[in-house]
Amino acid sequence: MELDEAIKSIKSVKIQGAENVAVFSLNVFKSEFNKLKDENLINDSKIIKKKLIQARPTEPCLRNSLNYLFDNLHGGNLKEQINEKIDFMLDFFKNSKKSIAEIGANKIKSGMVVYTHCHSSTVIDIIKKAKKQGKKFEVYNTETRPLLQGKTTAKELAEEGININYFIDSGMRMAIKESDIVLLGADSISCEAKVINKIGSELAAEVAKNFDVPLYICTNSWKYNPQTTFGFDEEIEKRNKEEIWKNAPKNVNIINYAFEIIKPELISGIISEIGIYTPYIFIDEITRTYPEIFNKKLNNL
Ligand code: RUB
Repeated sequence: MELDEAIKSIKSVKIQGAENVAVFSLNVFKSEFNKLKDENLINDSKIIKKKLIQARPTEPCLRNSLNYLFDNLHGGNLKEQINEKIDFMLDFFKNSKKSIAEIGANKIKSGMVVYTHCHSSTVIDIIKKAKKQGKKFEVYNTETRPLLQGKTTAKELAEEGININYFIDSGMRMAIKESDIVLLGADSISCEAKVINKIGSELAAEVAKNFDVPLYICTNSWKYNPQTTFGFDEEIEKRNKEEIWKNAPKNVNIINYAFEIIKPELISGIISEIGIYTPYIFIDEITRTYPEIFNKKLNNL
């Protein structure tokens, strides 16, 4: 796919979910990068990187993976080094997804109702794994206005033979009240262990707390935003008002926040490739496990 078309697919949320956006961008970067001539290779490839990051600038998984390609390069063959790093990242995403699915599926028991919101490929894989293990459970999910990513979740799980109860967003309280576990994805995790995910996620977390339903964030660790350690806040994506209401009356101000912040106090644990940890311990663990990348100020672009 050409770069401009790829950027359009990310901006329009045709390619959605933090990890899918990162993996898609790595593949697009790889194909564009390998077309470049050797002279000006670094400059030209940084332009491609910048364009991809700007297609969804609030996604640290995308930023971290593309920035990593240019980190610690040595004097040898640049094409080879960067291609190796791309393949390392693509393998990481594949392997971490598998590990998270295995760890997370252990939290799902037969007879449970599992609640999720929006569409997280990580949550989907956990639920599919639990089904493959022969467990019998139901999933409740909410449609996730305005782009209805909840439909994708419902479709993908229904295709696996899982029973879905599909709620409108304002039915979230009723759905969670009847659930045994809440599984949500993540777009970004700050050094203060705050998690950013689709709008509605903090609401879900507050409702879950109210009904004593445990809530787990399911994510690979590359959603961590190392910039937050240096005082930069992750921006909350604010999207086009037309997504909510086309040709709205002149004095109607439409506020289309795509994400919201979940406080660590509302999170029972973060399920990642390194295991299940409470949010604060998760930060300690990943900054110890991946010190090279997560203790360093990386250029945002
Ligand atoms: C998707 C969303 C997902 C996270 C995690 O929002 O909030 O929960 O991105 O997804 P959008 P994954 O549809 O606006 O991209 O687990 O696949 O990385």
